Amino acid sequence: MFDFLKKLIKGKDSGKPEIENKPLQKKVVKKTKVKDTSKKKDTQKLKKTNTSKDSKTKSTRKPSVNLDSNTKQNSEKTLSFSEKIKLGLKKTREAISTNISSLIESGSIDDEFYEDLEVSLITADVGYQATQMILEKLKKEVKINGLKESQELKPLLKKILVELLKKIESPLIEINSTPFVILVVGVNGAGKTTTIGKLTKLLLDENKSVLIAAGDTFRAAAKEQLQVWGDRNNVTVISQATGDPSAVIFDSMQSAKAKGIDIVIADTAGRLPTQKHLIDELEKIKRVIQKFDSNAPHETVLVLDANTGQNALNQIKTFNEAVPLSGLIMTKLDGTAKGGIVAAIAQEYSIPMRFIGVGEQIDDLKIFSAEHYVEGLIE
Ligand SMILES: Nc1nc2c(ncn2[C@@H]2O[C@H](COP(=O)(O)OP(=O)(O)OP(=O)(O)O)[C@@H](O)[C@H]2O)c(=O)[nH]1
Ligand SMILES: [Mg+2]
Repeated sequence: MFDFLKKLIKGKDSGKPEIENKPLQKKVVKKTKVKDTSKKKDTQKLKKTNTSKDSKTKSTRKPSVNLDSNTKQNSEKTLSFSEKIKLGLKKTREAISTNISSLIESGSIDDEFYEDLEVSLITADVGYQATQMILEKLKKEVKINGLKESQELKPLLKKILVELLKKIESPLIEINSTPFVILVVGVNGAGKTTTIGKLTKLLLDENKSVLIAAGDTFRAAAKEQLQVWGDRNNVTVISQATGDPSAVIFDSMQSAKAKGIDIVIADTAGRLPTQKHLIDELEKIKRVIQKFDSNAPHETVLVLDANTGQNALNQIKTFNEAVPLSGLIMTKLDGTAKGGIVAAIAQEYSIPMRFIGVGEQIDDLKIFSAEHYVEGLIE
């Protein structure tokens, strides 16, 4: 599905040679969608009509993106992809690289230097194992190349980090079914709903039709929040007055199928890894969806808040046990979060990091690229 998004990294960035962007697991979009106008009409109709008795489907044609957002988007239009990532990661970069950069620029390579670097990496959320791996590789390269001054290490450190992060760089998902179902899960407040709004925009920009399922039937005002994003994107949001998240998602899939919609994105209520009954509920949601399509959900994405640090690893473990994850999205990297957690994830898991969130506005979701990420983190 996200094959087309690769060009956002490759094509639009004139200044940098950068990444090759080959996914680790070779996944190819086999199906080329030919849009026919009748389908478009159907999609439009769907936006206007309610789809089932029990469901409320709403759609508003007025875009309601606020002025601040538009101003920001306009000023960002002139920036290249890598510049946008850099801008988004500014505070994170300040948090992570102030230590590392000043350390690297400060003197000779000795035991004390390695100890300080170890502390800096661990405090930047890189995690113990990834830090040891990085240090080991650095020491080896230093020996081979006979390096003496710590400032010579910066390109090496970046190279090692890029190699590590490439392991989870993979914006490709094979779209093999319509509707293609993306189930979005995560802890409370991680940024699921906001990410769905931003992801919808990315998909619409690529001429995919999208329907959003308001599967968070738990939190007050969850539906309304999602509806705001539906309005901004001018897409249908299916919700129910009360009830079971599985029923909402099932209903959404039925509706999407009837109308020939390409992609259903399903929101879910936030839940903690410790809330076993709620984690188990995800399995139920999955089972119910599978009654409709045995291969669905086609993509199960865990949204992680970069500020949670090492706890992200625990979240991946627990959610992955309940509903095997096919992708991750790391949000709030525009804040002061120390983005090293992505390295810790790459060290322990092979689950692709699909996107990163670098703000609250509709255009603040970027494809994860190892090279741009590292450039954004370390000056
Ligand atoms: N700065 C910043 N804020 C973000 C980002 N993504 C989400 N947020 C904010 O984080 C807060 C929580 O976002 P939601 O999308 O409501 O999170 P959620 O996971 O759906 O929350 P629950 O439904 O309560 O579990 C909101 O204030 C969002 O605007 C991001 O990338 N950067
Ligand atoms: Mg939510």
